[in-house]
Formats: sequence, structure tokens, C-alpha cells
Amino acid sequence: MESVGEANDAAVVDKNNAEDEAAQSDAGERAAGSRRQSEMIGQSEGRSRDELDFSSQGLTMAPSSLFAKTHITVLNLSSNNIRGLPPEISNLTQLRHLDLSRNGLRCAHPRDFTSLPKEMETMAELRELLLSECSLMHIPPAVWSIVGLEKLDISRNKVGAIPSDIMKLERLVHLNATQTGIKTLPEEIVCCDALESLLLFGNPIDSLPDSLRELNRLHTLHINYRVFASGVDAETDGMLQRQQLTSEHIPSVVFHIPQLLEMDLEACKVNALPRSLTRSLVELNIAANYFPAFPEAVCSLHQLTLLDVSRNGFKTLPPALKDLRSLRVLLARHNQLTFVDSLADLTELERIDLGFNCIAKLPDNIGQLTKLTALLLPGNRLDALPKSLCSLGDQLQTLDLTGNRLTSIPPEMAGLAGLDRAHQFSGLFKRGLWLHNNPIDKPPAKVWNTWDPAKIWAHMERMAIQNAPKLRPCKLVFLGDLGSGKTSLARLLRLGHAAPTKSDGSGLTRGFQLSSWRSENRCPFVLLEAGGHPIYAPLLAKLLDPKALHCVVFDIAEYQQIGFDVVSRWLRLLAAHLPGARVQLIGTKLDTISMATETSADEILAEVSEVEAALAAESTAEAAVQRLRDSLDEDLARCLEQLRADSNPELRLQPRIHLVSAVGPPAQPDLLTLRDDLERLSTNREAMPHLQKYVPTNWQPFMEQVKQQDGLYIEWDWLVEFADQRNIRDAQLIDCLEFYHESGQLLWLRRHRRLRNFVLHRPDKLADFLGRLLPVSLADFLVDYNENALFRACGRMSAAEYEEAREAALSRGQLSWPLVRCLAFGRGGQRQALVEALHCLELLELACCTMPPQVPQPGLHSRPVLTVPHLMPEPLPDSEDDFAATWRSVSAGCPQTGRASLRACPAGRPAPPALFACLSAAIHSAISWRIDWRQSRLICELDHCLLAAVEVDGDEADLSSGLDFELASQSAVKLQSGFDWLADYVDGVREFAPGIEWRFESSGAGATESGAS
Ligand SMILES: Nc1nc2c(ncn2[C@@H]2O[C@H](COP(=O)(O)OP(=O)(O)O)[C@@H](O)[C@H]2O)c(=O)[nH]1
Ligand SMILES: [Mg+2]
Repeated sequence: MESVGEANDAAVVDKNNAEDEAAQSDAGERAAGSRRQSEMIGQSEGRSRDELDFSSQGLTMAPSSLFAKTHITVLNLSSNNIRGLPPEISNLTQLRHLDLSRNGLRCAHPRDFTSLPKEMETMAELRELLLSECSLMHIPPAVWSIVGLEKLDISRNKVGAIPSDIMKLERLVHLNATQTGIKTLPEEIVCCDALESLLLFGNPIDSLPDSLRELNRLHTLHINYRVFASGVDAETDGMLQRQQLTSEHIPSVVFHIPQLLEMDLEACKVNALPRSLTRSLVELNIAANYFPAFPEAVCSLHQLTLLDVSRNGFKTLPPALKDLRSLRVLLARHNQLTFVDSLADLTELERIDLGFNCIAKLPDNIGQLTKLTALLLPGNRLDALPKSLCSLGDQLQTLDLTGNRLTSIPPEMAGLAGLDRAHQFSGLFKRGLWLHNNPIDKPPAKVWNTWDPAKIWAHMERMAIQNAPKLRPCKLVFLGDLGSGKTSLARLLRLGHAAPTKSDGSGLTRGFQLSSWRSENRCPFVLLEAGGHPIYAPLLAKLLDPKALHCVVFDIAEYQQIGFDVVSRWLRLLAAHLPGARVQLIGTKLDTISMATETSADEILAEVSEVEAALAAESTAEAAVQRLRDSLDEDLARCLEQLRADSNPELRLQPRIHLVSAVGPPAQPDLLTLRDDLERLSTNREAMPHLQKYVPTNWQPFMEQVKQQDGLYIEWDWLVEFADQRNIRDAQLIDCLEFYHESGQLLWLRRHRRLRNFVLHRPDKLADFLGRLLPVSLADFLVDYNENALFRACGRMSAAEYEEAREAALSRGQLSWPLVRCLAFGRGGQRQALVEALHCLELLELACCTMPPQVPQPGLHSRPVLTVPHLMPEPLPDSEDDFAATWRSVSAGCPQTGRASLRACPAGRPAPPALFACLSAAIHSAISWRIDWRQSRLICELDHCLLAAVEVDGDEADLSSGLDFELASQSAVKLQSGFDWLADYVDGVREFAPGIEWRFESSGAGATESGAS
């Protein structure tokens, strides 16, 4: 029950509410209406206080409240059902912009003010009136009284004509009369002399008033010129095509509107243009017309940036085309052009479309068009491309060569970096390199038919390398610590399979090693390695070669333990001896480094399946190598920074550090890229221009004859004479010797003062001698007298003599003549060959030699003929030594005033490792008698002078404290000559160790001299 009563109550309340609502409805609707309006005004006002937007509100009339808002400047009433505006519209005296588009405005006749009231004439501020799509049959007459109008849009109304009243709108700038059914413009339009744009598209215009040419500001005239052509009948059409008539259907005034910017005469059946055209045009389209030849008048349009002359049957482009200096886009498809030489001068061109012509050759200077982004040449007859095409810049993004007769593409095109894709579209346009429909067989279709031009270039590069005509061999000089893996790596490269040297020391490189290698792509290389033992250090510095690539080889495991020092000391050596040297860093023994990562292999195995484990191991190994690479890169950057800070000249480093294993397969990724890099470098004309040189035919017989000469070296004067007989002289002789030096057939170390006068024409034999006479493990050779019959048979030594010789060798690095003979046993045992070898040792500053006595004399027999500084064993126990004794005896008779000292010190940076060895060997070689070599001290007679090198602080690699020499003599004159001699020698050393400073002090002469290089 209760619930029924409650329900009734509710019903009563509802009814009351309903009655109330009914009573209020009339007033309510009005109130709600005005509330809605003010809300709308409020909303539209929200945009900007002066703008009102009532568009698309379904209004049948302008809301009356808005006429009170006299401050508004912009009123949008578009897309409603408004039939007309009330006179109150004129209250909006500030209104500048009125949009009434898409309303059903009524204007039955030219005097009909129902849609726009007469009062609008007072709206002096109104500048823009938009009446587009208002079903107007006439332009409302009120328009003509709004004299301030600058923009009038009456488009899409079938008004049929623009009355002469238009002349009243003197300030009109833009008139849009698109699709209004008008056939012409009134002559009076000339009064609208502010007019800049006139949009007349979509009208059946058949004539234009001549007065248009007086509109000095008119720059845009949108008009469908094809309408003029539609009146041309078939017969006239034929006559126009056959040039029996000159086309006159385009009103000539359009060619003379002074500021016109664009003209689109495409397919207008035109066969002639007036001789002079308006000069202001920037875009002109005359495609698909009946011109008998390219209209010359176009060439005077100097402002033109776009020109379309497609589909005209043009056979040539006039030379005067080059006057179009501003042209950026040229479209000339579907003509009959055979050559386009005049294009190369249009340097502003960005896009050229010459598709479907008969072009068989591009101008050689097309490379001048450095702004070109697209060159489209499909459907032509090109059978070759000029090289200069390849010098178009990186901005060339599209090169369309589809449907030509190309059989090959120049490899230089690889330089066009902008062509980063092939056979692709970007939107509707072709993008990248297009080569389809050409009989290209170089490279074969399977290579060029790609989306990625990089594949084409890589192939072409390989082909270019393979076909490089008679490349001279590229020399690779291997540097690196003893046992770092140089020889094994060189063998892997050369043999194509792993062949590491034996670890028992028998594989140690002695002297130096020269070998040759032809890469897979038949690039020739010469591999040169100096023995890594310190004994050969002075030689190493001489084998560096400005034309070679220096491969610094380091053991990766050692790098991980010791750090970058294993590399940097070689870089320092190079920087000191050969500024600007070209360097490739190669880490080897990659197989030995532990790829241990955060997770051990066991853990991985425990957790995942075997395959996954293998994959994981692989990826962790990769990551480990990557980490290694990163740390190397960082270390290298730091090292270079340091080198630079030490004011050292830069090295030219190859960009990538290769990490390889000499015991691994020859197909390791890094080894392959190393080979690629080497090939690329050796065929690079800029980096290695000397390898591209031709080898004259008379060189080889000359060289063969040289090679047949006995001995180990040929002196310069003799060689000059010899070459002269083969007509090889002066610069050519130098070139020839350099070539054979680069090719490893001889050694001509012309950077060194003393060596440049000798050509070492039997490098293999020399290397063999060096390996034997400078034994790296002398102690192993000098066994018990009775164990080696050589000492008795070949050395003819008694046991006592042998002991004496052995002691001198092991403690002082002095080798007696009998010992030298034993060492050289089996190799050119004749005395003469050995004497020459000793001379070479001296020349190469590897050791100091005294020529052996002709007849063995008692006493002299065991005198040293060869002293090898680096054979010095551990320092002897501190005792009075030969040096000290001699020093005392000599200095006793030597006046204090007769002393001179020389201090050599590196200029603010560590000395290269071989410096001291070079220096001491240089000095040693000139002295006639020596006493002791221990602790790098030497003393000797030199023309009655005494020369001494005393106190080298630290080891030879650290010369930071300098190296002192002292000269003493009883005679000042002698001292001076000794001094001169020393200075001369020091200069010789300085020549190949730039950056070392020298200071001479002579207490006797009181002079101080210094020098630096
Ligand atoms: N595991 C391993 N051993 C190597 C590798 N390269 C060289 N070796 C060994 O390292 C030692 C020195 O190599 P070698 O090529 O003679 O060094 P070189 O003195 O610089 O010429 C020899 O015992 C070689 O077998 C490598 O890549 N991996
Ligand atoms: Mg070696």
C-alpha cells in the first residue's frame, strides 16, 4: 500500500512539473534561444575578443544580438541558411572580414538589395568579403558600394558576368571569380589597378580585355588556357599542327601582363609565342603544343625557375637556353632531343627530366651541375655515361637511367653518396638509382638489380681491383715486438692458410725477411719484416719507407696485460723516424685471449640448452671483441693526443684496427676486411699514386743485369754508369731504383746519408748474412770447444784461443775473425763475400767492423773484427774496467782546456727505441780501435783524439736524461777536427731521428753550439 501512495505522489509532482513547464514554454523558448545565442557569442568570442564565428550553426538569419557588438572585426557566418543580412549589419563599423560563403543568398536582379543591404556602403573598414557558393545569380549590388574592399570572393556562383561596376573597387587586390560562368572581364577592370591576383579558373572564358596589360601589379592570373583552344575546330587544328596557320586563339594580352609570374599553356594547340614575352615569368609550361622548334622567346625569360617543354617534338634545345640562369627545374620529356649540351651551363638546375628522348650522350661537363638532386633520363639511347657524371655532388638523390643502352656503369659512380637506394619510389616519384631495361653486363644483372647500390659499388670496386692494369706492388712493412706474431700473420696472408712459426725459437726472424704476395684480386704486395730482436733495431729504422704501409702488429693478450704501450712505442718510433707514415694497426693471437664474461660458460650450460649456450657464447665472444675494440680505440685516441701534444707530426692511421688470429682460418671476418682494406689502399690513386705508374720496358733487363752482379752491394757511381748503357738516367734511374726498392728486389736506403751511395742488390743474401753474423742467441752457438768441430776446422782455433774468443764475445760483444768465419760457415764462405757482409753490417749501423787481417798473425788473430753493441750481456760486477784504466791514463796527459762534450737529448719526448743503437753504431763504425763496450761506454782513438761516450742514464729506450760524449786531445787543432768529425756524424744520425736536440760544449774552444731538428 505504502508503495502505491508513494507512486501517486510522485505522479502528482511530475504532472505539476509538466504543467509548470507548459506555462513557461513560450517565454522559456525565447529565453533559451537568447541564452544559446549569447553562449555562442561567448564561445566565439573566446577565440578572440574581436572575432565571431557562427559557421555551420544552421542559422536562417544573423543573430540580432550580434549587431550590438560593434567592435568586432571578423565575422564568420559561412555554411548556414542565411538568405540575407538586415540593415543593422552596417552597425558593425569595425568589421574587416565578412564570410558569408555557403549560404543561400538571394539576388534576383542586379538591383536587388535583399541579400546584402544598401546600408553596407557605410562599412568603410570592410576589406574582405567572401560570397563563395551562395547560389547567387547576380553579384549583389551592395558589393560595388563597399569601396574599401581588397578581397572579393564570388567563386562558385553562376553569376555569368562581372559588371563594369567592378571599376568602383579601386582598392581590390584579390578577386576570386572561379567557376562563375563568366566569359570575359569588363574593360573597366583596368580601374582596379591594385589587383594582384585574379582567379578565373573553371570559366568558359573566350576573351580577355586588352586593358589587363595595364594592371601593373597583377602577378597571378589563374586561367584555364585550354578553354581558348577548345574553340579551335578540327580543320584549324590540323593547319596549326602543320604550321599552315599561326596560333592566335590565346588572347595576346596574357603575354604582356607586366608582373605575371606563372603561365600554364600546356596542351593549348599553340604553335607560336610572341617574340617578346612578359619578362617576369618564373614558371612556364608550354608542354604538348605544336611548336615547330623550341621558341627562342623563352630564352629571354631570365627569371624562369621552372620550365616544362615536354611533348613538343623538339629536336634540339637552343644554345641560348644557357641564359636561363635561374632555372631550377627543366622538364623536357617526350621530345626528340639527341644532345643536350646547353644544359651544363645552367648551374642552378636541381631537377632535369629528359625522359623519352633520343639522347645518346650526355655533355662531358654535366658534372658542373652541382645542385642537381634528380636527373631523369629514362627511355633514351645512352650507351655510356661520362665520368663527370660521377662528380655531381652528394645531393643527387635520383638518377633514372631506365630503358637506355648502357652495357656498363662507371665504377666512379660509387662516389655519388646521395644515391643511397636503387629502384625505389618515394611517393609517386622514382627515387635513387634506376637501371632497369638496360643491357648492362658489367656488373651482371644479379648485382645491379638491387635495392641497395652499396652492393653494386662493392662489386665494381672488386672488379676495378681485379682489372687494375699492372699495379706496382704495395709494400707492407711489419713492425712489432719480438714474438708478437708478425711472421705468422704475413704467412697467413701470403699462403692463404694458417702457418704459424714454431714456438721453440727456430722460427725467429733473423735479419729481415722479404716476401711477395698477390691477393685474391691479384693486387701485388711486398711484405717486409725486420727481425724483432733488439740486435736488428738499428736496421728496422732504416727499413721504414714513406711509400709503404706500416703494419704495427701486436699480441692482443699482451695488450690486455700490459696495455697500449705494446702499440704506442711503435707509433712513437714511426712518428720520430717517419713523420706522416701510413699505419695499419693489427692485433693478432685473437684466439688466445680469454673471452671470459660476467657469466661463465658453465653457468650458461647449466641454465640453457646447448644450442642456446653456443649462441650465447658466440654473442658474448662478439661482445668481448667489441669491448676490446672499444678500449683499443680509446687508447689509440689517447696515444695520438699525446703524440700531438709532444708536437710530433701526425701519422696517417688506417681507420680500422683489425683483430685477427694467425692460427685461425683465412676466412675470419677481420682478416677479410683487412685484405679488402689493403686492396682498396693499394688501388687508391690518391693515397698510393706511385703504384699506378707504368714500368718502362728497359728497366727489367737492367735490373736482371744488376742482379747478376757479384757481392752484396753496388756502389752508386758504378750503377750510374751501368744504367747509362741502358738509357736509364737521372730522374728515371731514381724512379727505377725506387720501384725495385718498393718491389723488394733490392734495397736502396736513400734516406740515409751513408747508405744512399750503395744499392744492396741481393737483399735475400744479405738477410741471410745478417741472420748468421748477428746471432740472436750467441751463447747457444758457442758451445764446448769439443762439441763443435767448426771451431777447430773452420776457425782454426786452439782450445785456448777459442776460450779467449768466446769470453770476448759473451762478455763484450766482440767477435774475432775466426768466430765470424764459423758463424758464416756454409754461406759464401769466401773471404771476399764475408768482407762485404761485414761492410754492410757497418753501413747498416748494426755493428762495428774492422777489416780482418790478410794473413793471420799471432796476437791479432783473436782481435775483434766485429763488435755488436746489443750482444752485451748483463753488466759485469763492479770492478775496474778497461775503460776506467784507459781513461785515467789518457786524461792524465790531457790538458783540461782540450775537452769538448756533446750532449744529446731528446726534445721533450721519449726517444725512439732504436735511437741509441743507431747512434752508438754510427760512432763505433768510424773508430779504429776500441777498448770496451760495457754499459754503453766506449773509448777510442780517433786521429789522436779521444772519443768517449760516458754515462748513459737508464736503458737505451729512455734517453730522457741525455747521452754524453766527451772529446779530449792534447792539441786544440786536433780537438777541433775531432769535433767536426763528430758533428758530422751526429748530423747523419739526426737525419733519421728528427726532433733530437744536440748541444756541443767545448771548454777549450769556449764555444757552444746547438741544433735541433
Ligand atoms: N695462438 C696463437 N699463436 C700465434 C699466433 N700468431 C703467432 N703465434 C705464435 O707466436 C709465436 C711468435 O710468432 P711469430 O710470427 O714468429 O712472431 P714475430 O716475432 O712477430 O714474427 C710463435 O710461436 C707463433 O706460433 C696466433 O694468432 N695465435
Ligand atoms: Mg718474425
